[in-house]
Amino acid sequence: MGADHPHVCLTVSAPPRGCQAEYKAKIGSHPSSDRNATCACLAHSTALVCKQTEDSRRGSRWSIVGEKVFRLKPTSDRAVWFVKRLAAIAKVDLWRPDSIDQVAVNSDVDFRVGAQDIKKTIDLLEKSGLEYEVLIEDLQAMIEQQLDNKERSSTLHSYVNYNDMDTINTWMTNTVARHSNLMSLQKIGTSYEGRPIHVIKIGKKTGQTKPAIFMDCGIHAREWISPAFCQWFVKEAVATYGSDPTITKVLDTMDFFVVPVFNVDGYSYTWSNNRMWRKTRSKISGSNCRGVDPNRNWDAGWCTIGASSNPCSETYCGPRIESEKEVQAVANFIRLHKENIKAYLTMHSYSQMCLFPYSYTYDLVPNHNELNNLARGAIRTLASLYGTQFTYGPGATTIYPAAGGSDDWAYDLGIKYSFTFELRDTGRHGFLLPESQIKPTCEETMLAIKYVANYVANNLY
Ligand code: BHK
Ligand code: ZN
Repeated sequence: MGADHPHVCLTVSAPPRGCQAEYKAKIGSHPSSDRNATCACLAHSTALVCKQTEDSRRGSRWSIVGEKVFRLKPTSDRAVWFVKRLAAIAKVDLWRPDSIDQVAVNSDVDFRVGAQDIKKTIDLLEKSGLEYEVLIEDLQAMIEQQLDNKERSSTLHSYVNYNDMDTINTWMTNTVARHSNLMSLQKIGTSYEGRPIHVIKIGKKTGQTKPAIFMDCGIHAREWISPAFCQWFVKEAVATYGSDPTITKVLDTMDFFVVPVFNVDGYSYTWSNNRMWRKTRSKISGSNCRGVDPNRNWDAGWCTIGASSNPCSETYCGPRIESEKEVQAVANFIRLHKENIKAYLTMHSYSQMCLFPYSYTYDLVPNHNELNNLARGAIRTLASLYGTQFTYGPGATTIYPAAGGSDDWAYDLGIKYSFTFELRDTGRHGFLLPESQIKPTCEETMLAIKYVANYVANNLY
């Protein structure tokens, strides 16, 4: 990388103070160090992304030194042990599973490695004889591709771009106001950092209490396709009410409660500081690490399996059940409406799975066969559009055992149709799903959600 190379690569260890979306910075170690660069925080917090403001003839490019994402499939206990050791030595950032304790024989492990550790990692992998592949050769290129829909603007809302928290909030207010015959907006709580948490109610206003389906998006901050889907769902429901027979029937007889962004602090943080943040942003007393996994914080076998009591873990279950204000807000809302809520849906990414309870135990739920058939039907109709293949089954055996999840909690509260969807993809882009895939992903997911909603409407209890 020299001054004559158009892709000027630099990493800066920390932003000057906080991390604004874009700011000018002096570049220290770079050959052209006297120049200003425009820096952004699109990447992982350990590597700021900078581009030169000059050199317009060649075109400046966002760039960071090559980070890679690896995948390996440990096929023996020895291999599992090796992966855990590697994680300790190279300080890798696990993408899948979410915690090192969940590394198991015969399930894929995806992890990000910073530039300085790549050589060491490859050496260790080669020596180990483990089979591995480089899933993402150049993470920076992937981060750029993620925002690949051209018509983007920093403040306007778009269904085919990822929208930041402010844009989503403005969109919520405007959409609900524009369709007040079918929608209303309710603030159900406040996050740790003071942001509002909203639920949009969608359905024909009958003056009576209707059975309902609850759906949340964005429990995990970095899973950006999830809030994008909730926005798409709201648009599509309103746009096709009156023409699509399923949507019309469902909205005539039931209400949808939609939380477009559950983890509002975490989501904001993925835009401003660290694209790969997963948890909430709460401070933990006695620890320098922040945040609780909001999908380990519910009263469902809390912290007994597949969760960590270490505040630095990505699957930290929190100091106590419902310690997180965001979880409290949603749990209180669901408890308040539990007589009416007939289905609970929660949207995540990535893996392409349709999961149902339990995840905190290997026990099968009483209506296992019904949920299994329903999941199979949902993923079949999803696949009919673009051929996207989903797997399905109880969480514990289909992904991994994990306690404290929202779907298990909702199920045990009495909501017998409870599903966790893991949307696209299977790891090629992982959490950095390109914007060009928002539309097809939302279209196919819409089919699955409509399938489930139609079934629930026909099987009210
Ligand atoms: C689903 C349901 C209950 C518990 C765990 C899961 C898997 C989910 C998680 O919380 O670890 C996977 C995930 O977010 C990655 O999207
Ligand atoms: Zn998730």
